[in-house]
Amino acid sequence: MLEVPFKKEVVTKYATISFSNRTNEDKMKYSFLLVNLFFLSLTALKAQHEGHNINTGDRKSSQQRGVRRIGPIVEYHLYVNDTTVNYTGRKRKALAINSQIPAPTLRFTEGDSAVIHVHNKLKGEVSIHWHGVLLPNEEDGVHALNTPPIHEGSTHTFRFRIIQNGTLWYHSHTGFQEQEGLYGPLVFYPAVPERESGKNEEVLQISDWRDESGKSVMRSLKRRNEWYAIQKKGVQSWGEAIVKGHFGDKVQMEWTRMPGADVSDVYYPVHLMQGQPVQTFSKYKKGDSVLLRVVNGSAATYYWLQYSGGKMRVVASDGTNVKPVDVDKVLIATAETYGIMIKIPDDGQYEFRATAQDITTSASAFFGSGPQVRAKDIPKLDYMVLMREMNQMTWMMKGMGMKMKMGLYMKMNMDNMQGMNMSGMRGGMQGMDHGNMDMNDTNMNNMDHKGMDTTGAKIDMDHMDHGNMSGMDTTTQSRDTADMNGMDHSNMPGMQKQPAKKKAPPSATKKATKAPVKKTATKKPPIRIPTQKKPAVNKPAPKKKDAMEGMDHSKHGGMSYAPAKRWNLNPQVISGLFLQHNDTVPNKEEQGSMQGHAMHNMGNMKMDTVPKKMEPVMNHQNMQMPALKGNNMSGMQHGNMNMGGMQGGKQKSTINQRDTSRSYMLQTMMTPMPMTGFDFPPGNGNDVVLGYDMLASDSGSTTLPQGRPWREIEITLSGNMLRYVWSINGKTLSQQDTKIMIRKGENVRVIFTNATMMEHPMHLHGHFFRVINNQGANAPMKHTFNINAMHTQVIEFTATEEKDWFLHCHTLYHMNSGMATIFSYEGTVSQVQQAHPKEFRQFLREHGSRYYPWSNAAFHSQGTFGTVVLSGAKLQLDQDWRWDYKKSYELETRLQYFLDKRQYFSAFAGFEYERVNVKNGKIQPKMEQEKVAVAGLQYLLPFFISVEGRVDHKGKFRFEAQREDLPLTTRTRLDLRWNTDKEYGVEARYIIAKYLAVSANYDSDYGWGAGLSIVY
Ligand SMILES: [Cu+2]
Repeated sequence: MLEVPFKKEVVTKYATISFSNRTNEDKMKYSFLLVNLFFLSLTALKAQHEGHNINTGDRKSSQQRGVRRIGPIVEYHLYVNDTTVNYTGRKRKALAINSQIPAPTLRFTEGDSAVIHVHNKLKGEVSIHWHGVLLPNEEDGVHALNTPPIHEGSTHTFRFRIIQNGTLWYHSHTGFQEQEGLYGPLVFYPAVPERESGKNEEVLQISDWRDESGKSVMRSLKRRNEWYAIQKKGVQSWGEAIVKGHFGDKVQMEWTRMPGADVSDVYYPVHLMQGQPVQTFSKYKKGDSVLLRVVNGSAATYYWLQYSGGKMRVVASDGTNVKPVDVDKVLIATAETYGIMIKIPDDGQYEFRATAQDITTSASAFFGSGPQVRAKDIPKLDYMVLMREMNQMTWMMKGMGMKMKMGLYMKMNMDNMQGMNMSGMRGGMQGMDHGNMDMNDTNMNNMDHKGMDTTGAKIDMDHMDHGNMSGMDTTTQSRDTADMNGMDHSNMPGMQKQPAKKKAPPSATKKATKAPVKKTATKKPPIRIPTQKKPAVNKPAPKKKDAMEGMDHSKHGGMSYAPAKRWNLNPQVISGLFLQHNDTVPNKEEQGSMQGHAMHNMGNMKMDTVPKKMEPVMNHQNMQMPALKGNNMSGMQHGNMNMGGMQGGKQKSTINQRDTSRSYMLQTMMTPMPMTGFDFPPGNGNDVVLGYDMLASDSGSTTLPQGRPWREIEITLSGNMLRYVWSINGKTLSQQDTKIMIRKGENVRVIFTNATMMEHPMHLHGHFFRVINNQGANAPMKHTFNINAMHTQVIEFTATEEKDWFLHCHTLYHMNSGMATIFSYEGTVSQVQQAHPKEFRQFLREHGSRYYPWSNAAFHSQGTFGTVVLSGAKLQLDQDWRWDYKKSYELETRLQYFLDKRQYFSAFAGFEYERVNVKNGKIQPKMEQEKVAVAGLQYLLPFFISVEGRVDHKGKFRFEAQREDLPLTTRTRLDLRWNTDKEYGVEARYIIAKYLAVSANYDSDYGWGAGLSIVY
């Protein structure tokens, strides 16, 4: 596809104009616009950007480097039009810009003035948002929030100065247009080129495609049509669970009212890389380095990126440079961008592949010429394993007494830690990361890990990382505050005594034998775990001693560096407050000695005695136990679990400590283990997978300016997967009655807690923010971050703008069902919203308040049975019917209102009309007729058993229980129903297509029958 948007550059002194392949229409526009040039040059540079920057640090803009470039006016014309595509063998309508999908790449140089004319040639409105671009509020492009809607047939001109460089993108922010083709890349070159602009670089925008309109996809999600799951073989049926030995997992899953574990909601049969499923860049030769500007412009897909020609060097993230890091796999979340350097190692075509996170389909670009060298296939997802991991996470959270509300974390003191029972943690323990767990002065009695069943040594304890677990003092008896009695790791075989290859020096032995400082228990009362019958403090000490002895601490002195692997912390940038380390790599002998203890890579394990209050530091950074494979407890991460302020419940860890390391602690403290599919691709082997902890700003500190007031905002991502309602703090955008207020000049910290079982790519418009990770001051700057299921993530930025900015999940269907909110600067008002109140209200409504219709209709031999539903965020209208094709029928209309945030509990009211002369399938002599008004309450129990009590206007009470859509096998569903009127029914369906099933039922009134079901 040619990349020939109508573009011209007008240098301030000389009107240099460059363009090609323009149409007659374009020429006309061009002449017209030349006349307007004078006005353009006046208006293009309207006062802006004084406050803008990609905050403190990270990639410095050229201005920050002391270069102030006043570039030319660079002008583009974008024509939004309909087009026809054929990605699946069938012609489909799509949306395009200048007839291209993706839209043309718009290139600018920092300092340029962008003038972009968007011509709407569609029926209906359109909007274009400049994703990750720092610009004045009105130029952001969000439909009626920032920018006036671009009506059918009209043109809107965006004008802003380019004050940053990097790879970004643009897309529609209206309805589902993005899914249907309205997205394109942006490349901003630095004013002082870091490399020859445009040479040896390729823009690769990845996107997903389905021959289905976005609205229709949304409707399918609302009605929990399982067709997508069937298509990608992701159904977790009871039959499969039993056959594969995961019955218990299925029970747990349904007990927690989780319909299934999955990494994505929608199945996309086609993925495109810069518009094509496969393409080749054969101009590259052996030895060439190529910069890939990768943009995830999908509607709802994360991708695993791989390259067959060696490591990928990640050099930029979201358009800001990061310290280069070499990896084998990158998970790119929706709306993120990465700069990735690849090298062509030899003759041949080397594959750069993007595999959808659900490991169904992929898109590829080949680099070089010669025989194809393919990237390694990622094994299919094992949904049973995913289900098990998700259960483990759920139970672990519950076991830890955890509330998915950050406010409770803040108030947490050691009392709250008493119930830290990890008995739910069965299975793999890969990447168990206790990075920066600062336990100074912390009483950790009764921290019971014995449920962490590792017997049989089948557990993979790779990367059990206690990095920076400072203050976990086992060396000095004088430290009377360190009470670690009862911290029982005795059932963790990997940590039990094993023959030491090298005799530990006496000092180390001393350390080890004195490890369980039992006497301190008398000085400080042990913390009791209310739920635990037998306090672990009473356990015999020798066992613990053994356990500690098994951990050879003899090398702790200088053992400070081990290469970070996978999700482990970057050892060079340990953010532990109390940590000193040097960058020496342990020698072979030392490593050998550690391996003897099944714990190599114990980098940064530092036990030197340091002055009082900076107590010796026991650092289990990169503690890996790869000797034990089998189960997989992937990555329980307690990075930076700083317990310094949590002693004995006296001193509270408070949110008022404006301390970034504390944010990191808050963030990681409750971080559950990463999961296969979510955090690791299956069959990962020894590949290095990029994690956010590996991203560091390339130019020093990104910490926010000092002396500014701080504002802290807690945001909980919430949702109901069954009803497909996604929200923020329990409310869809349409239900929120306030914007989230911030004030210009503040430092803002936002603590996101994901209380859902899905990942969300969260995007804040118009700002770059620090994504708090273990890089301390060098946290990377991003515009979009992924937050894992049940995780917490902290971001920080300086409020430098004005008016309203959108914050939302970039999964198109999550956003449109309501997972969005607005950050609003106090004291500033959007003139656009004032001028377009109707459109603005509509914008709010469209994010959560739309109603989606769906229907189930069975046409059986003895009658027809079905329901039509209108599903909204809180309200649902149901119309049920049963009719025997003769005289008997029943109709029930009900309006249901969901009362609680989780949407398990609802109240309803309606009417029922009955005219029945059948019983057990036989015609009765008497026709019974009844008209009643009914009202009642409904609750969703575990196993998705919906129970309701209702009263009719005559005072008659009825209790009913039912279970729908019970997955017996991949394609078989079962419905069960019973009530106190002694009516009951059962229906089985076999799904043959998205909208069609064969079905049979028995109804206590209507009897047996079989036929077809239409599921729309
Ligand atoms: Cu989301």
